[in-house]
Amino acid sequence: MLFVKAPGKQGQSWHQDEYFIPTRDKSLVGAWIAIDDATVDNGCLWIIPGSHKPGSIKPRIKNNNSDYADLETLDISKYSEDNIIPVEVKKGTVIFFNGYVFHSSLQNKTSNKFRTALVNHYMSAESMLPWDQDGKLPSTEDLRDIIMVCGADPYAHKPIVDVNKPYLRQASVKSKLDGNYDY
Ligand SMILES: O=C(O)CCC(=O)C(=O)O
Repeated sequence: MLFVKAPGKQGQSWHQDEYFIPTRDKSLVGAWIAIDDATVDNGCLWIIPGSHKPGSIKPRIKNNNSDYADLETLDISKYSEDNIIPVEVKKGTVIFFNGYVFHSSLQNKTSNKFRTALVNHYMSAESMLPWDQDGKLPSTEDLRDIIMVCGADPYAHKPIVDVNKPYLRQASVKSKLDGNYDY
Protein backbone atom coordinates (compact mmCIF):
# COMPACT_ATOMS: atom_id res chain seq x y z
CA MET A 1 0.00 0.00 0.00
CA LEU A 2 1.31 3.41 -0.95
CA PHE A 3 0.10 6.21 1.31
CA VAL A 4 0.60 9.52 -0.47
CA LYS A 5 -0.51 12.04 2.12
CA ALA A 6 -0.60 15.43 0.47
CA PRO A 7 -0.75 18.70 2.41
CA GLY A 8 -4.15 18.95 4.08
CA LYS A 9 -5.02 15.30 3.50
CA GLN A 10 -6.65 13.44 6.38
CA GLY A 11 -5.08 10.41 8.04
CA GLN A 12 -6.10 6.86 8.98
CA SER A 13 -8.17 6.44 12.14
CA TRP A 14 -7.09 4.06 14.92
CA HIS A 15 -7.12 0.49 13.70
CA GLN A 16 -5.51 -2.93 13.87
CA ASP A 17 -4.33 -4.22 10.50
CA GLU A 18 -5.49 -7.71 11.41
CA TYR A 19 -9.08 -6.42 11.37
CA PHE A 20 -8.72 -5.65 7.65
CA ILE A 21 -6.24 -8.34 6.62
CA PRO A 22 -7.44 -11.44 8.44
CA THR A 23 -4.62 -13.91 8.97
CA ARG A 24 -5.90 -14.82 12.47
CA ASP A 25 -2.73 -16.74 13.32
CA LYS A 26 -1.09 -13.59 14.73
CA SER A 27 1.65 -13.61 12.12
CA LEU A 28 0.71 -10.39 10.30
CA VAL A 29 3.47 -7.77 10.32
CA GLY A 30 3.43 -4.38 8.60
CA ALA A 31 6.71 -2.98 7.25
CA TRP A 32 6.07 0.76 6.94
CA ILE A 33 8.79 2.44 4.86
CA ALA A 34 9.10 6.24 5.09
CA ILE A 35 9.62 7.73 1.65
CA ASP A 36 9.46 11.27 3.06
CA ASP A 37 10.50 12.38 6.53
CA ALA A 38 7.46 11.73 8.74
CA THR A 39 6.74 14.30 11.46
CA VAL A 40 3.81 15.18 13.69
CA ASP A 41 3.13 18.14 11.37
CA ASN A 42 2.87 16.15 8.16
CA GLY A 43 0.95 13.26 9.72
CA CYS A 44 3.38 10.60 10.96
CA LEU A 45 2.20 7.30 12.41
CA TRP A 46 0.98 7.19 16.01
CA ILE A 47 1.06 3.93 17.91
CA ILE A 48 0.08 2.54 21.31
CA PRO A 49 2.98 0.26 22.31
CA GLY A 50 1.77 -2.98 23.90
CA SER A 51 -1.77 -2.65 22.56
CA HIS A 52 -1.21 -5.86 20.57
CA LYS A 53 -0.65 -7.94 23.71
CA PRO A 54 -4.27 -9.07 24.33
CA GLY A 55 -4.05 -10.57 20.82
CA SER A 56 -7.69 -9.91 20.03
CA ILE A 57 -9.55 -7.67 17.64
CA LYS A 58 -11.14 -4.80 19.51
CA PRO A 59 -14.59 -3.34 18.78
CA ARG A 60 -14.73 -0.35 16.51
CA ILE A 61 -16.72 2.79 17.27
CA LYS A 62 -17.94 5.82 15.29
CA ASN A 63 -15.19 8.30 14.46
CA ASN A 64 -15.84 11.96 15.28
CA ASN A 65 -12.32 13.28 14.71
CA SER A 66 -12.03 15.24 11.46
CA ASP A 67 -8.30 14.49 11.32
CA TYR A 68 -9.31 11.04 10.11
CA ALA A 69 -10.93 10.18 6.80
CA ASP A 70 -12.61 7.05 8.20
CA LEU A 71 -16.10 6.60 9.61
CA GLU A 72 -14.93 4.21 12.34
CA THR A 73 -12.08 4.09 14.82
CA LEU A 74 -10.95 2.16 17.91
CA ASP A 75 -11.85 3.32 21.41
CA ILE A 76 -8.53 4.46 22.90
CA SER A 77 -10.02 6.11 26.01
CA LYS A 78 -8.49 3.54 28.39
CA TYR A 79 -4.97 4.56 27.35
CA SER A 80 -3.34 7.62 28.92
CA GLU A 81 -1.74 10.28 26.72
CA ASP A 82 1.71 9.04 27.75
CA ASN A 83 0.96 5.69 26.11
CA ILE A 84 0.06 7.18 22.74
CA ILE A 85 3.21 8.09 20.89
CA PRO A 86 4.05 9.70 17.54
CA VAL A 87 6.62 7.82 15.44
CA GLU A 88 8.66 10.59 13.81
CA VAL A 89 11.21 9.10 11.41
CA LYS A 90 13.57 10.13 8.64
CA LYS A 91 12.93 8.96 5.11
CA GLY A 92 14.37 5.52 4.50
CA THR A 93 13.39 4.29 7.97
CA VAL A 94 11.37 1.07 8.21
CA ILE A 95 8.89 0.61 11.06
CA PHE A 96 7.77 -2.96 11.70
CA PHE A 97 4.51 -3.40 13.55
CA ASN A 98 2.40 -6.30 14.72
CA GLY A 99 -1.01 -6.78 13.07
CA TYR A 100 -2.81 -6.30 16.39
CA VAL A 101 -1.10 -3.06 17.45
CA PHE A 102 -3.30 0.05 17.61
CA HIS A 103 -2.03 2.69 15.13
CA SER A 104 -3.30 5.74 13.28
CA SER A 105 -2.05 8.86 11.55
CA LEU A 106 -3.31 12.44 11.74
CA GLN A 107 -4.01 14.96 9.03
CA ASN A 108 -1.07 16.49 7.15
CA LYS A 109 -1.11 20.01 8.62
CA THR A 110 1.71 21.40 6.46
CA SER A 111 1.12 23.53 3.40
CA ASN A 112 3.92 22.12 1.28
CA LYS A 113 5.20 18.75 2.53
CA PHE A 114 4.03 15.36 1.35
CA ARG A 115 4.17 12.41 3.72
CA THR A 116 4.56 9.35 1.55
CA ALA A 117 5.00 5.82 2.91
CA LEU A 118 5.07 2.38 1.34
CA VAL A 119 3.69 -0.45 3.47
CA ASN A 120 4.29 -4.12 2.75
CA HIS A 121 2.43 -6.71 4.78
CA TYR A 122 3.99 -10.06 5.63
CA MET A 123 2.37 -13.14 7.13
CA SER A 124 3.16 -16.77 7.74
CA ALA A 125 2.69 -18.90 4.65
CA GLU A 126 1.00 -21.47 6.89
CA SER A 127 -1.94 -19.15 7.57
CA MET A 128 -4.82 -18.97 5.15
CA LEU A 129 -5.98 -15.50 4.17
CA PRO A 130 -9.77 -15.13 4.05
CA TRP A 131 -9.47 -11.56 2.76
CA ASP A 132 -12.10 -9.92 0.55
CA GLN A 133 -10.31 -6.57 0.36
CA ASP A 134 -13.13 -4.76 2.16
CA GLY A 135 -15.76 -6.25 -0.09
CA LYS A 136 -13.94 -5.57 -3.37
CA LEU A 137 -13.37 -9.28 -3.97
CA PRO A 138 -15.66 -12.28 -3.52
CA SER A 139 -15.40 -13.99 -0.13
CA THR A 140 -12.88 -16.79 -0.05
CA GLU A 141 -11.38 -19.06 2.58
CA ASP A 142 -7.90 -18.31 1.23
CA LEU A 143 -7.03 -15.42 -1.07
CA ARG A 144 -4.05 -16.81 -2.92
CA ASP A 145 -2.96 -13.43 -4.35
CA ILE A 146 0.32 -13.68 -2.46
CA ILE A 147 4.05 -13.56 -3.06
CA MET A 148 6.21 -16.09 -1.24
CA VAL A 149 9.28 -14.32 0.10
CA CYS A 150 10.97 -17.28 1.76
CA GLY A 151 10.48 -20.93 2.60
CA ALA A 152 8.17 -23.45 0.99
CA ASP A 153 4.52 -22.79 0.18
CA PRO A 154 2.45 -25.32 2.19
CA TYR A 155 -0.51 -24.68 -0.13
CA ALA A 156 1.42 -25.04 -3.38
CA HIS A 157 -1.24 -27.49 -4.57
CA LYS A 158 -3.59 -24.48 -4.88
CA PRO A 159 -3.04 -21.96 -7.67
CA ILE A 160 -1.66 -18.48 -7.09
CA VAL A 161 -4.13 -15.86 -8.40
CA ASP A 162 -3.76 -12.26 -9.54
CA VAL A 163 -6.98 -10.50 -8.54
CA ASN A 164 -5.86 -7.49 -6.50
CA LYS A 165 -5.74 -4.56 -8.87
CA PRO A 166 -3.97 -1.31 -8.01
CA TYR A 167 -6.14 1.76 -7.61
CA LEU A 168 -5.36 5.38 -6.83
CA ARG A 169 -6.91 7.66 -4.27
CA GLN A 170 -8.00 10.53 -6.44
CA ALA A 171 -7.50 13.26 -3.81
CA SER A 172 -3.79 12.49 -3.46
CA VAL A 173 -3.20 12.23 -7.15
CA LYS A 174 -4.94 15.51 -7.88
CA SER A 175 -3.02 17.32 -5.14
CA LYS A 176 0.27 16.00 -6.40
CA LEU A 177 -0.52 16.97 -9.96
CA ASP A 178 -1.49 20.48 -8.82
CA GLY A 179 2.19 20.99 -8.04
CA ASN A 180 3.85 23.54 -5.73
CA TYR A 181 4.65 20.85 -3.19
CA ASP A 182 7.98 20.12 -1.64
CA TYR A 183 8.46 16.36 -1.90
O1 LIG B 1 0.63 5.71 6.83
C1 LIG B 1 -0.49 5.93 7.28
O2 LIG B 1 -0.96 7.06 7.33
C2 LIG B 1 -1.31 4.81 7.82
C3 LIG B 1 -0.66 3.50 7.63
C4 LIG B 1 -1.47 2.40 8.18
O3 LIG B 1 -2.45 2.58 8.83
C5 LIG B 1 -1.05 1.04 7.94
O4 LIG B 1 -0.02 0.81 7.33
O5 LIG B 1 -1.79 0.14 8.37
